[in-house]
Amino acid sequence: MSRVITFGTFDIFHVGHLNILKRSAAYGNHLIVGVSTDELNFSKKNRYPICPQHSRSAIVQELKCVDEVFYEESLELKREYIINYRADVLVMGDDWAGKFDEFKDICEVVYLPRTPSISTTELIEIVKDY
Ligand code: C2G
Repeated sequence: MSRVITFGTFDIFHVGHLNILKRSAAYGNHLIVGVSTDELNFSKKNRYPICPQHSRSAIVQELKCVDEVFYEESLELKREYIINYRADVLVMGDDWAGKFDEFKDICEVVYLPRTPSISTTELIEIVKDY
């Protein structure tokens, strides 16, 4: 029994999000997802996500490959989340490559290639130009 954890904002949910969650799930048999809060996003990027945290987490929670969802309140709490949710593997997209290597002492850390040609930022730009 292996428990996998991953983190993300999952704003304007798209196929790149779906792919990383499905691929993360394949690393174990219980997938836990930390969905970043609206406040965490504001403190990081100085803007709120388009979709509020309850909508973003509701979508993620309903996916077949996802077993458990919680709110990621702070980037500094990653070690605590990994320990508290008893994760054996941390999976992230490779835009984060190397960033979480410090957790290799408590779990396996895997970076997966991002799905090409899709991102929330690009979707916002496309919709703006319509
Ligand atoms: N992703 C992907 N392919 C894309 C877009 C995103 O594989 N085309 C992955 C990212 O690499 C990430 C996950 O989907 O692993 C969620 O992406 P975001 O919603 O952009 O999350 P982010 O803002 O990177 O939040 O503690 C870390 C943060 O909470 C991560």
